[in-house]
Amino acid sequence: MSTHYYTTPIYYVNDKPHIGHAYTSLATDVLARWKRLAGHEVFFLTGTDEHGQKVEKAAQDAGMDPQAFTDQVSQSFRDLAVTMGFSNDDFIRTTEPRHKAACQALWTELASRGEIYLGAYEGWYAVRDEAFYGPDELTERDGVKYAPSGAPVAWVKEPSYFFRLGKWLPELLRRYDLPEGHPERIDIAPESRRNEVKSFIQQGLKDFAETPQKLDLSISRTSFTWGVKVPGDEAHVMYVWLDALTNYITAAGYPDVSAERWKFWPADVHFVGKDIVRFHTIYWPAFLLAAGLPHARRVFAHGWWTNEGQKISKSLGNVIDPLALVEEYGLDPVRYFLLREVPFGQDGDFSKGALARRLNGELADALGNLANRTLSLIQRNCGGVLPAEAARTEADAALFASVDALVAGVEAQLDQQAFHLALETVMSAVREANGYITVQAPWALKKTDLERMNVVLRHLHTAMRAYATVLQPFMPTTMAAMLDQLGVPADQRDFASLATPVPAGTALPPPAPLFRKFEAA
Ligand code: ME8
Repeated sequence: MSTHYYTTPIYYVNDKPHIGHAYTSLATDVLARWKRLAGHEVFFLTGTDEHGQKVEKAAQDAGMDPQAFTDQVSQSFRDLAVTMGFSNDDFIRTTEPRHKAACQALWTELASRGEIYLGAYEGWYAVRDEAFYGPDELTERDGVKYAPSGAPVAWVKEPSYFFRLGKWLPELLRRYDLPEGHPERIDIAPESRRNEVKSFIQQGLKDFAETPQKLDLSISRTSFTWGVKVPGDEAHVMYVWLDALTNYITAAGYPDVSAERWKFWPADVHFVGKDIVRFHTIYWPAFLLAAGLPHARRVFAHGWWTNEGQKISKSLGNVIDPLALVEEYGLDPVRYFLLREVPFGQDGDFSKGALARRLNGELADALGNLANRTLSLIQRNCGGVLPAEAARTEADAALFASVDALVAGVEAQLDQQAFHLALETVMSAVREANGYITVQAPWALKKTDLERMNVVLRHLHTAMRAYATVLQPFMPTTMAAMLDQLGVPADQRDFASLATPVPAGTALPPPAPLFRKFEAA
């Protein structure tokens, strides 16, 4: 048994939850559930990012006090976690006292190590991204300057504390390139993101070789107050990304490193969207290294969804509401589709046509039919009682080749966050079983070879138990129903229990359909 710590980004409370939020947390949830079923101790963290100018402005626009506003919107993210079936172990809010204490402790540590100095900031800032940009990164349209993300920027000039980021950049570059498994490695995936981060730093080091302090990071603001106060200088609030990133250690108990939770740090994987890779792979490990703390092992950046081929945006009015999707298609089909349709790490398109095709073809036709056909035959031809195990013949070999390799095969894919390949591994095993049932034709064996019919049905049952077991992290409710129909006791649904067969003679309940079909749009 080992410990595993997985995190989602903490979400801005300037707006209600959308598909992007549901997606990052879903991937994290599946990995967390998988590791628990594999017998490990898991800490899965999500939460909300509640400080900064962007949230302050959203509260003003809503005519609300920022605390009351964040209380309200933060709750909608907790509700999303319930609706989506997320199994997070904690939900952190950056306005909580434990978090403010952790930020201030980290700041004090950095200051005591000489990593922070007071200066003045002058430069371009995008409130929407809560990020600073260099002049050569900007484009201009109608007299307004924009960041590469499309967010408008404004010139900011104010006193500010700086973090000595520049001096840590060569060390970060060294760590990105350490061999896999090296304890100091900062693992960035997919590979394309790692290269992107490396060349960004290399360019910075080249451009500012003469003036390395220009690579330092402004980490406080005086022009607004909605944030964590800087210890010893309350005219300043901390830069919202320093505040936000710290959440990952707050929840692990920081600054109390004797806390029970601290055993989980460093995190195994920070799940993030591709737009926030820089913050997690440059700023965050640099803050931690400077404070003498270990950094996370791996950062995985997923891609962005478009909606029926179009960029998702509030102004286009095509934001996908995860709650409405769940309402229409049911939770588990939505969970399945989101991780199955698009290779995790790449951009992908959401369309109702693709959703219906996936759900009909793979869940209703392949998996659902296999279960229904097998379990109906056991009802009809075996009196609803599970037949005994029997030796595997050559004809059974192909079926079991995929079944026996299933847990290890899926786990290897999940350890790379290749959710789509993990599901492809299961689906290819299910297709194997569908081929097996067609060739073996147990319905015909009833008249010709009752003994073989029993063996075939038993083998199919064994195979389906394995499929349902490994699919639990993806579709918890439906797979619980499938395991009920297969007569698998509730305490025998982890991976280790696959070695313990369901006893022959177990009475199985009458089967009921697990999945429904949808009109292809
Ligand atoms: O960035 N498809 O919060 P956030 C997929 N508070 N993912 C999408 C998406 C889309 N169309 N749109 C957004 C923040 N996302 C910070 C994080 S962590 C210390 C602080 C993803 O609410 C996006 O990539 O703006 C990001 O990972 C996540 O939604 C949260 O975004």
